[in-house]
Amino acid sequence: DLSRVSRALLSVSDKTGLVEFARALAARGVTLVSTGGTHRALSDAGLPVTEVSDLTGFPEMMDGRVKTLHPGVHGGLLAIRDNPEHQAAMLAHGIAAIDLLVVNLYPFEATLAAGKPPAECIENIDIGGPAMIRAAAKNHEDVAVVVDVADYATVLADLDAHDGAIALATRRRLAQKAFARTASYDAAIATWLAGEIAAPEGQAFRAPTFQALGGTLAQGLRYGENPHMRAAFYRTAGKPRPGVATARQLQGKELSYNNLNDTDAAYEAVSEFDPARSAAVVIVKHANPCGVAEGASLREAYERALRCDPVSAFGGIVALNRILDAEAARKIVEIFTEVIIAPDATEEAVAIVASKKNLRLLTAGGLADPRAPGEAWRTVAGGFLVQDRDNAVVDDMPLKVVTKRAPTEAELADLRFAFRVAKHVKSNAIVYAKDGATVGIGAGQMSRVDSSRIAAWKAAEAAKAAGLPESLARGAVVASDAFFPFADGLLAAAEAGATAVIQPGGSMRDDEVIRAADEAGLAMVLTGHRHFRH
Ligand code: 93A
Repeated sequence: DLSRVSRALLSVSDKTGLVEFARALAARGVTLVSTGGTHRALSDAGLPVTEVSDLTGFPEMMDGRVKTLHPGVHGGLLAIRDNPEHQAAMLAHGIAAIDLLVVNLYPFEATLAAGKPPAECIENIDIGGPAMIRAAAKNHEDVAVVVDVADYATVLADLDAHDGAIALATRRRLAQKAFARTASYDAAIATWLAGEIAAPEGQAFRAPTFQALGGTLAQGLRYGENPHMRAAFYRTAGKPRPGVATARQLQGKELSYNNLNDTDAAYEAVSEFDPARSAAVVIVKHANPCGVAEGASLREAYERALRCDPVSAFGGIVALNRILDAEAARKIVEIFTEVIIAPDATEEAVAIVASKKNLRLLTAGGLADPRAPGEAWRTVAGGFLVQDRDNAVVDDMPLKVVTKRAPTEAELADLRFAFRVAKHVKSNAIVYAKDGATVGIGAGQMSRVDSSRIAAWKAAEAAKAAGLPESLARGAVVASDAFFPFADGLLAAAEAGATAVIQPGGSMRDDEVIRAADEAGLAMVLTGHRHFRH
């Protein structure tokens, strides 16, 4: 895969390090070709260099708008070296092979950032440069492309290491970088233009950055989290995982921004439950589960989920892991619900939901794979934070028993259940569970002990609502999304009646927390995985 680099085309706006790099290339026997300004810089430095017009037979014209856009250049970049037809075409048309392309683009972003007028920004949209970069990157089997001054040294080192050739691995890496560069260059132009064009009255909110990133408008929304904020739902490129992006709305009012956000949270959570093992239901309010349960049927799972926090469930989002059936539908429509989402729905269930005109019914076509990789983004002032989707699943974690007492089989099943739910509760998350149902959820508090107290209080409230004498936390297990920094949160759980605990571990005071668990007679397991969700 190694052939010597014999001809390089250099065409750069940023001339930093150019002369030194070109001199090093010339010293290695590379023939240099370049465009107007680059040619001038090289010949002024006394380097032997030919003009690109020698390859094209055309002068640079139209203020430089047309200098390299010619088969003499693009043929030399795109020809497959071991293809006889391509070779014959080169010979017939006098096209010379270009083995190394060095281009950096007209400074569009810098021109824009400097606040220059539109005409000057437009003049700084490079056409020939990206065309050459893409051609060379496509043909990286035969051609190396450099778009970043920082890679000059790498290329020279590679040439020296490979007897005047550049390794295929390097060419591939450079090609990837080249396409990333032309993509971000065009994204900057598209974002700028979108901002220049005022959104016509009454049209969907266009988020230029998302459009530029390849997002397509899935749905215009009436408004965002609040009525004074415009909003839209964008789909990213590629095959979406089942959920809000694949969902069909069978009936009900138009979905709002908050509906979509909550429905996503609910469906991602319910997708954690294997439908072959059990029916499962997640009820979400304000992006947090307020009731999660498994059951023999969806109806049973729904009733058990509802029992956890019937007050919060009012106006909630209900996600199911199996095909919505009539029995479950009949139960769900008894209270006010905003959205139901399931992989699918039976005809009978659809007819039952139809009795509630406003209730939105979505079918996603399948469940999301909780282990699937993916990206999670959020905006921060002036940028994005990007991370992997949290695809860690408790079933895959080796659980470590750290207390004198090991959990019973039943406790262990509930511990796994509770940790699976805690992953989908905003931090600090504390989840009480019993017999495959949550009985108290503490979410989103700034201190873990507060979440512990809230979860215990919720379990007591749920008991009252159900007319039971004893808190639902009694005899339950408890999950914490992150370690207990102090024993207090754990003691709050023990006091509420929990018998077993699951948490990541890893606190400086683990020993203290374990001792407290032993003293309270709790069984505790550590997952080694944290499920922060902010
Ligand atoms: O105006 S262009 O889009 N037309 C072209 O054919 C073309 N070919 C190279 N700009 C073109 N370039 C760009 O010129 C390169 O990407 C580079 O940024 C710049 C180098 O010009 P010079 O060598 O004259 O300084």
